[in-house]
Amino acid sequence: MKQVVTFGEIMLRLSPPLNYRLTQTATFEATYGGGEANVAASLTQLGMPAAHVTCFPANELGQAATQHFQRYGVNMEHTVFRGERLGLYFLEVGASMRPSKVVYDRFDSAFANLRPEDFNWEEILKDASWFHWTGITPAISAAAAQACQDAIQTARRLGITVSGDVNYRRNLWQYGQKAQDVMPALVEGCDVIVASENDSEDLFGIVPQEGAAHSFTSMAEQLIARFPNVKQVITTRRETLSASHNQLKGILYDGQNFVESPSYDIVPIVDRIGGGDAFIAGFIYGSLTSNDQQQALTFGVASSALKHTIHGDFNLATKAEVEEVVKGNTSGRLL
Ligand code: KDG
Repeated sequence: MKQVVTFGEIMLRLSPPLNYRLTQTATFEATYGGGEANVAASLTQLGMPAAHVTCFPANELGQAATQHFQRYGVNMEHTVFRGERLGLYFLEVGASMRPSKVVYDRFDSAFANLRPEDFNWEEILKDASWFHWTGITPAISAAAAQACQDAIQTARRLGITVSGDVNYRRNLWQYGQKAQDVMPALVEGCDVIVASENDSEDLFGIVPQEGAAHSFTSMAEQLIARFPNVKQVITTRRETLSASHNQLKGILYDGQNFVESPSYDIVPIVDRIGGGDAFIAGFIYGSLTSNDQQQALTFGVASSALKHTIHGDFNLATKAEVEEVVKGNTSGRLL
């Protein structure tokens, strides 16, 4: 089976145990995360081969991170080892009215200093069925943005489906280039994009037409008109019914049809980091195995709902578990 290839930074994630504050804790739980790598790790749990491409420091920290992903079955053979620093992120888990908090310590990381010429995309993508990136990668450095563009262009040339989660993180765009200048050329090369109305307004100045019956469809229509390679725009909607009861559904527009998934209950949310990555991983899995966009969307949302019940950045849920959620067999159990 061909593999899905993802590209992006991986960081060491350090969290105080329970609901301890960052200012208070004496210990940290260590794991790893990165938007695109989370997609790869989630796909391998579903039984889909996936490779992640990144740049790690040439030291024991880079080796440990590589081995962590290998343990989850992610193909890390294209990792470039170069540079000094592994990016870190600190996660304080909130409670009740106190929201969770993320502090990044990734400036000048090995990934930020990567050299685009170190990645031979023709070789890396030769056995690929799909290439996925997120808007985090071009935010890290001009070199990372260039490598991402090289990968997208090569994937297009090879006829490989490309998805991009635009995932606009204002606080990450600090190296001098503006997201609004860099992102359009990357989205241009995508077949599928994950975008919300807010992302689309902030990045492309696209706002739903006044009086439009449906804001998402109106936004997606304009995105597809502006970026003609894009065939599907998808996103999730989370509704908070109470502090411990959320509902999640997915929506899609393909230029003609608006598609909606069922809503799934999440009671309670254990860890929402990586929920969006689980969604696109499930959608990729569904698209590659079914050719039915309603089914792919529903599989993506069910995967994401399950991720919210699992600690860490990866969706460590199997295909059978996701299928149970799809069948609607779990909301009683979750409640
Ligand atoms: O989507 C989850 C990511 O936000 C998390 O894994 C960390 O890559 C990360 C980032 O840049 O925040």
